[in-house]
Amino acid sequence: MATYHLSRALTEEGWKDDVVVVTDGITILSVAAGGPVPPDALRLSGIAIPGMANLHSHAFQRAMAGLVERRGPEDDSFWTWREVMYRFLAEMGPEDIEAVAAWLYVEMLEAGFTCVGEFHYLHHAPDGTHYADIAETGARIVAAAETTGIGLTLLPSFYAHGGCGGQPAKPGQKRFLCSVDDFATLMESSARHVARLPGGKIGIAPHSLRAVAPNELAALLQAFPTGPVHMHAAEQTGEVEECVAWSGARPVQWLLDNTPLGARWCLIHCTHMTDDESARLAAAGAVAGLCPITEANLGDGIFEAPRFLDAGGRFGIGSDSNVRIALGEELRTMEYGQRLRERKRNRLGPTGSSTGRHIFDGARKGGAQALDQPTGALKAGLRADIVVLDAEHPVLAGRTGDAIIDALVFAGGDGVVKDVIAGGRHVVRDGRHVRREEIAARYRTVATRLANGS
Ligand code: NGQ
Ligand code: ZN
Repeated sequence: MATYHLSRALTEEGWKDDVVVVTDGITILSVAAGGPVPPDALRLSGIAIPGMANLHSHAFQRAMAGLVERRGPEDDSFWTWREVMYRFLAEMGPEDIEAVAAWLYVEMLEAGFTCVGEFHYLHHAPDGTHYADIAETGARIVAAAETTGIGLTLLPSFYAHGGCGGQPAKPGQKRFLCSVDDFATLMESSARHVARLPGGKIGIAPHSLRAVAPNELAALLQAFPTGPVHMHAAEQTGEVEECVAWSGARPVQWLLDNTPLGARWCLIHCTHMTDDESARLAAAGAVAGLCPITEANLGDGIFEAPRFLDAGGRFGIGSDSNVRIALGEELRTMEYGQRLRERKRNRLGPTGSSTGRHIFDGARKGGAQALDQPTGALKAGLRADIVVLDAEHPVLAGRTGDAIIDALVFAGGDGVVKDVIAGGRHVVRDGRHVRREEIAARYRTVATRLANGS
């Protein structure tokens, strides 16, 4: 049981002063504004907002951030980046994966992300043999979440092929591969690990139509009839062309036509959709998992957000390649893509209201849906995921109401975040994760070794 006094907070009834939040240690029991402050309440001075779900991460990729930013002999692309990424992951063992994930989750928490969806496909040893526990590396992700306190939805990924329609996998992909039967064992063991975490959730992640054949996708959906389903779709034009050449349909179109795509689904990227695909995906109630910083970094293209949002489409944000961990910047990049393409301002959100608030609200709802996590609002029954911004920070000076969110999204950096409570654990104090030093030290050793290529 813990009680917090928030001097100002974004509640479901809007911005309120003097908000008392009572929790059972994990979940919010009540939120009340303007009443008496219990003497045992922990006073969090500042501006409290709900924690944000980060719906798409490949944790191990954090360790290669910044190492793939020099021009090669041919045009650099997503596909050349992927080659480097495959060489990089070949050097990582389970302990490395845990060290990198723990540091990544520290950074996420310090940025205001209180839950993460880990789309996890680095399952096996470098030569492709299974570890004694087939879910060994998933257990390392769980351990990193436990150490840091971030809420976890583990999404073990099914990966079997190196191209649409069941093409053979490439040598660089052998650490990812499972048969449908192996995958069932992997899920069983992963679920046991996840059960250790308070509020831990699990879903399935058929990697993409490049990696999963239709009969396998059908078998997975039958074997796992509930819980989140995450899948990459239509990120690169090359991928769309490959899918059309194979099936006659574009990736999102194929999924709409051939699967029960609905509210348990989260399609990652959806960068390249037609008007029709966009309208149908919106109507299906699935979440578009946007990863704006990564999509910019990898040269994917710009998601047509106004069209999808106008059709009632749901979206959330993820940090995907984890090249940079920054909450405001993800939301800002989503809006700035639209501005750059259309050469106009304030593209997302209704007339007269805050653009930042609109994107923030969409992302917290869609993120919670995609991860099947009760999060994204300061509300009884949800996880106690609370982010407190530093009201004394100059960037917030004179900002009230939704202008606070606009300052966070457009003008601030993550230095604005002061305290973070994730699932009732007070893990960030004064802008720093409580175990930052030891986790950073372990990460530095691993990242240094990996950067030196051994
Ligand atoms: C991934 N990342 O699974 O890490 C992918 C690259 C692929 C992004 N799509 C591999 N951004 O899609 O084949
Ligand atoms: Zn991804």
